[in-house]
Amino acid sequence: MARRIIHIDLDAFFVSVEQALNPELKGKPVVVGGRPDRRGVVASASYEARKFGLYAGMPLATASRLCPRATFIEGGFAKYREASKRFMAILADFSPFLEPMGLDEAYLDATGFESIHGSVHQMATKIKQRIQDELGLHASVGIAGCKVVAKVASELSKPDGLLEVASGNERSFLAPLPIAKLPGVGEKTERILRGSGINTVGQLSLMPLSALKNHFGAYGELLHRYANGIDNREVEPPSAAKSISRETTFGKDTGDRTLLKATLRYLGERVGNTLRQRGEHARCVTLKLRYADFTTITRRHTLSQTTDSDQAIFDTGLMLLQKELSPGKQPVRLIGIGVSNLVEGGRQLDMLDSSAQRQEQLNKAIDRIRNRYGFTAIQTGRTLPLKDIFPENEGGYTLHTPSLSR
Ligand code: DCP
Ligand code: CA
Repeated sequence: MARRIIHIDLDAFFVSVEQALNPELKGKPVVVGGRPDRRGVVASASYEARKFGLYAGMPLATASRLCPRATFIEGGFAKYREASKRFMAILADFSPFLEPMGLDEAYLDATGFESIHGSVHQMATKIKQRIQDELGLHASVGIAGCKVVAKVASELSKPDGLLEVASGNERSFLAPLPIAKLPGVGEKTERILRGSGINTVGQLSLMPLSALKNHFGAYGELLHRYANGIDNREVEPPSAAKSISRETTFGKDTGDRTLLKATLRYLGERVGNTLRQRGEHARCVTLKLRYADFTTITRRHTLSQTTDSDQAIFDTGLMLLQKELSPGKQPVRLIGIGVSNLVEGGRQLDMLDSSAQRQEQLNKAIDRIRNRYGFTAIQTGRTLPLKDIFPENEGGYTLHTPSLSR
């Protein structure tokens, strides 16, 4: 049976939640992000504000210069989290195969469920209607045979749109679009491709796979598949995983502490990113080491309070690592770090502490950039030594055994 995947994304999410709560704001240029006289950037701009050139990430001062009559709102995360929960609950009524992507976006596998509603198009219309009726929000929906095409379709249909790509038309649908519209093509890749005269997804799809692989490695293969409208990724409901971990085997066994620490930091950041994406906090951090002779150890530390911070995960992992490493030890073959004892949205007790608050804001900002431009778009000082060792792609470093164990 041909798959039918729905991608759904709420329009101007933060702003729309504010407008639903305060109807006076409807139909007006509105910005969530803070007062215009404050430092900071636009988090979300209403479509009326976008007509003045405002976009997420723009400094508030610039935004107020371009559109002085916009209403600027500080916003409150609790409201958005609540709206997100209700949004996901509506989607879950339509298919159990639901994969939330952040707060206001999700994939739904509609295969086999659409007949209940007549067609997948009708199913999507009902979803949009319920979101409108129950939350007062607009959603944009893309329907296609795979995730990547469904995502492009929903983006293209914005705002308040619904765009279905018929089975078999994926490739021709993508072909005329500029390459930047293809998920996975970040600014860097766009520049390289445009430099070689590749401007549309169609042109990219015609590039020989070997050339793309030569240029971009494994990531080139992904580009090739996406450009041709091929994406076999399943819609994966978040497992009720008890732990999240990442590990990798080195190309060559190593005792180099700088490399071990850098790898630990990188893997820890990947763990932290997933943890935050799931909106969870962890109480335990585990270090795993496998030595050259295949002896494997795990060491675990329980924190005094739950965390979702990269720094706390790394600090704990490093503390465990330092206890383990001693001059007589064999070189390390594999290193891994994980978190467990997960709680949903566990608030940190020390949130009153401004440094913890800064950490949280920093992690969030980094996640946003990474989710948009690729994992290595931002690197922390500790992971820089990896640059010389592992090849990079937009998904991050290409490790020898990228373990996605959960
Ligand atoms: N967000 C943020 N800072 C950014 C980008 C986004 O705080 N630089 C927050 C505010 C957005 C929410 O995440 O409302 C969802 O991000 P989207 O990229 O989906 O943007 P919007 O929902 O605001 O608009 P669109 O209609 O383009 O989806
Ligand atoms: Ca959105």
